[in-house]
Amino acid sequence: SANPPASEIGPLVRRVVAETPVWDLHTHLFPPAFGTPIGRGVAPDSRGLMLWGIDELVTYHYLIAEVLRELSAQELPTERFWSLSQSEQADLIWQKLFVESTPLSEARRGVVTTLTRLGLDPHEPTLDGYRKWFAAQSPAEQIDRVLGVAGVERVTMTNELFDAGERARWLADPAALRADKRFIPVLRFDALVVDWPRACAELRSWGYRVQEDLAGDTLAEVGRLLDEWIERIGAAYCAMSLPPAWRYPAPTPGNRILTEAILPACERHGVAQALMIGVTRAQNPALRLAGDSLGAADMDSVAALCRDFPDVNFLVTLLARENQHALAVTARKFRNLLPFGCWWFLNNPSLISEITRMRIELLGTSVVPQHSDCRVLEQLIYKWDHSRRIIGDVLVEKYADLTAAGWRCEEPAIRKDVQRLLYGETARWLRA
Ligand code: RAT
Ligand code: ZN
Repeated sequence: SANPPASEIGPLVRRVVAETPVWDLHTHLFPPAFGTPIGRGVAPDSRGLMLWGIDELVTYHYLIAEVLRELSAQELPTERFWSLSQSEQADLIWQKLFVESTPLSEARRGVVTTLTRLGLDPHEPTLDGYRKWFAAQSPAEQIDRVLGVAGVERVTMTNELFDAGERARWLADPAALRADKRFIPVLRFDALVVDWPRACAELRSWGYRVQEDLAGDTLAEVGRLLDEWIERIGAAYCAMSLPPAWRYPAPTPGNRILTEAILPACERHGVAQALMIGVTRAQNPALRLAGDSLGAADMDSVAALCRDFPDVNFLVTLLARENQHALAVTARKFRNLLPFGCWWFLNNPSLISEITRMRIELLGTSVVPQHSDCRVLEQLIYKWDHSRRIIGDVLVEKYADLTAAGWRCEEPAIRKDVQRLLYGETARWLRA
């Protein structure tokens, strides 16, 4: 029969996980049409959104937080760090985190995996050789290469409604930004819910008739804005991140915008709403993007929203480890709730392993176990290399347990399960 003996399940499952293409449900990546600061054969665009190359990899905000720990505030005041140019920051990070110490942390190991899998030796004493190598690549070829090495077929973007530079690009030429079908648009608009006064001022400057007290046409006007932007960008879903203190129901302007403008728009367009809950923005503002932290979210609020809006699909990722069990259990109660990814500070091997195991035990394959959150193109290589290994290990364990229980685990079924986890479940929940 096609039934592999138990001793062969491990290599088979690992091979299938390595071969199965990924649809990455949440990243901050862009194709070259959004502009790119570097590369052969392109006009460098300093405000371009497509980030790639060694300087971006090494100045990832996860590594900025780590390098500041290596120097005292007397040796390197935080403001002095920010006054360095990006290449000076990169040189310092390389020296402190890779030359003078072993790159043991997950974010540092990620740079090592990435360089190695691109065929580069990660032991260079300076960044010069890497810089030459990257400068010789064209952005388009580099995307093909990286997606190939990473085994990623589709990359979901984060398209920020309130980013002036990005907005101008969408208003100028939406077709060009939608041309590369590997990059899937997502409409992101945190401020509508978490900072309504700021959002309201922006909307007024764009010509919408909105008022801070939500009077008059405000909710209908927010609906009109969302109708226009969901269709302009071709959003596969809408997204927002929320702080740990977010509660529903609660009588806040943000919640009225959410329930009376945003969720009805999601229903009209048949798109899901992603809730990324648990981020405490600017816990240490001096660290800028690296200064955000986390706290536990309120799962009863997520459950109440799923109950009150059964016709909206919610894609939910929570930043705190202590929320993960309740999220998986709540998903058993609401078929319109999809848990996804091991977000940001959870994207570490020990936590991915624990969370993935728990989700499969409670939900089978009706979850999206991981997303990359990449900001820099080449990070796809390490994020998916590291996560695939762990997802593979968890599945090997689960198939072995099932074999011991008397079930025949055959290759076609294993392929189908893995396809669903890495690609199919995302496809099912996204409008694309
Ligand atoms: O993971 C990250 O890089 C964070 O800075 C954020 O992008 C977070 O994932 C978000 O989407 O808000
Ligand atoms: Zn993100």
